[in-house]
Amino acid sequence: MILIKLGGSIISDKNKPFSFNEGVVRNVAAELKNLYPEKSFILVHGGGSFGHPMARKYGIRGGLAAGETKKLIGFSHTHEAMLELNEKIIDIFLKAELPAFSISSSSIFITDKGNIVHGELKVIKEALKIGLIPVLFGDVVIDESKGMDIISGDAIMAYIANEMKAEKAIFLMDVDGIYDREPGKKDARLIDVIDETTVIRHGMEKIDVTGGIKNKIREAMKMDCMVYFINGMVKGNLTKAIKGEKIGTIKKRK
Ligand code: IP8
Repeated sequence: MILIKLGGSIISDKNKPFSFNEGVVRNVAAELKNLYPEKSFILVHGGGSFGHPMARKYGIRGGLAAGETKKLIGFSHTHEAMLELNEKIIDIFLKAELPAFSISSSSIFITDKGNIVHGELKVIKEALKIGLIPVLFGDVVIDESKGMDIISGDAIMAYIANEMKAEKAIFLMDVDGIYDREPGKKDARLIDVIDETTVIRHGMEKIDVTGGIKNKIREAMKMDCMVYFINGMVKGNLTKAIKGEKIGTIKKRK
């Protein structure tokens, strides 16, 4: 099984609320169409300009204090925004005759202080067995200590990669891989292979409530499998990573 994360920055314009990059998702579906069902896939997508602005608006990461009933409404609104994005993605896959199947992360995961402490993976495993392509997403989550929180698609990737022994994990991003400082900055250098010793000088990202690139790298380091960070806006890159060609940045299998 190959795990693929559709980064929020490729499926939507993070600066335009509720914007959807249909063309990028169509290209991903077209590439997977050539490889399915010989290969099996689990997809995870990020929040983009659907989840992050809503999570920020309602202060979901701050947890739930006693009597904050309004925040419960915000919790559900944020989930609904993610469902809206998820439906757009699923529709494109179904049109390409790929059996993408939506699984809400908030229905199967529980966190404690932001870490996943429970993941109900049986449905995903059985869905894979019958040939479905499960599609999960960064979502709101019930947290045992905080009451509520946000679970990032990257944390879901790491959890599933290890629990289900993924063959490889691929992160589709809007840049060519991991850079040693903000891509586009003078002297920014694309890193071929990252490991625990790699030093990355990235500033904080304003849009993401889940910590952006640093969180992505932290989660990737937990994974036992080979991890690829590639530019998902360039047609053909995903196929290259699936076939094991040299592309983007990699993290080797532990
Ligand atoms: O974009 C965040 O998921 P991510 C999901 O994978 C929400 O970090 C609801 C903000």
